[in-house]
Amino acid sequence: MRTLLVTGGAGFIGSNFVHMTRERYPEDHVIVVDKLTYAGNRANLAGTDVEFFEGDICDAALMDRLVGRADVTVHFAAESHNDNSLRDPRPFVDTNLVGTFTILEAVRRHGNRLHHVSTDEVFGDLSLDDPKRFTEETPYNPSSPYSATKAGSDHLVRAWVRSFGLRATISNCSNNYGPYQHIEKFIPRQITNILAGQTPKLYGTGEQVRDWIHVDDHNAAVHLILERGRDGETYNIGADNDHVNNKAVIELICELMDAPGYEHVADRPGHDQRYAMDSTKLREQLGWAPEYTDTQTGMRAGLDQTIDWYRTHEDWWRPAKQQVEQGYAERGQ
Ligand code: NAD
Ligand code: TDX
Repeated sequence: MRTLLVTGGAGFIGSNFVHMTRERYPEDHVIVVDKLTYAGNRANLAGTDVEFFEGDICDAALMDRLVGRADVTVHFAAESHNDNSLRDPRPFVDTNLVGTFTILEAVRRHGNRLHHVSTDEVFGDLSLDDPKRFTEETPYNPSSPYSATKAGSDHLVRAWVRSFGLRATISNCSNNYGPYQHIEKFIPRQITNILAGQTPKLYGTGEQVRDWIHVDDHNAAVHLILERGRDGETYNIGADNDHVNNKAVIELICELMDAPGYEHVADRPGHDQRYAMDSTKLREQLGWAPEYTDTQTGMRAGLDQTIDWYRTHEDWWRPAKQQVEQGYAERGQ
């Protein structure tokens, strides 16, 4: 039996991680700490047996107390949306950098273990005609305030490993989709646009490529790293969807939902072109493989399940919809 402290456990990936943990490891004790920002929702954990603390990961006394009770801290909490980081970067610096620093200091004091959840965006982007994939050795080259603060947080973790002997692993994952994802993000925004009778919105030409992965495949990888990962190591996570551009994704959503079409809107400033992850290390060393890998896009089954979830959870997304769309409309998006 382990005690897991999950930061950001009321957000998209964190709450899916908690649900998976409860199902697959019922004997574990799960503590969740979450600030419940606009992106966190206590309802994401409804019905799960967890000890929940509403609090900020920048609160050193709180983190010291909670980290001290855990065998391992699984650190998901972050400001996570690129578009928001272009409007107001400050919370990204606070949570992603100062928050991670605060956790590192608590883990250092208690001498227990940390898994830090990070992103493919730390590597920057590839050009559309560049067939390369990011490996764990690819140099960092982040583009946005979001990815720069995530890159900084990874560097902090590595420095604490090297300088203080901290027992930590890092994972860098590609774009996730699935239930409980905030409707500001690409896929749930389009699904809920269609459900709300609005037109889906594609930034620019839609040629950009994201290496989409279902959230359960990401979280299964995190669990494997907790079980078999080696301290001090980094693992890339990706499901080999790096041939699918945004236009193809929006067209597939329209097809699956019988929607007539979509419109092009203003592009994101500094828009990253292509992300592609090489997850060979995770596959060969830890034996991971994604489950959502069917058909030519590798996304049909996962999208079907995700669309169905938003269809049956209108009470979850409807209250935020108007405000989110108003924010986008003000930016011509
Ligand atoms: P999210 O925005 O849905 O959830 C973030 C959660 O963190 C929310 O519940 C929020 O309330 C909480 N939080 C924010 N600031 C906090 C603070 N100061 N103290 C405590 N809690 C705080 O994000 P997500 O998409 O679930 O991402 C989770 C993690 O995974 C992040 O670290 C992100 O960088 C990483 N990641 C995300 C993706 C993706 O596609 N969404 C891909 C790779 C990695
Ligand atoms: O309405 C939209 N239309 C559109 O074309 C939105 C919201 C987005 N897009 C495009 C921009 C991106 O090319 O879709 C792509 C995906 O956009 P987001 O969902 O905002 O994701 P992205 O910026 O790629 O970052 C995501 O993946 C990596 C997560 O938000 C990050 O937290 C994660 O680290």
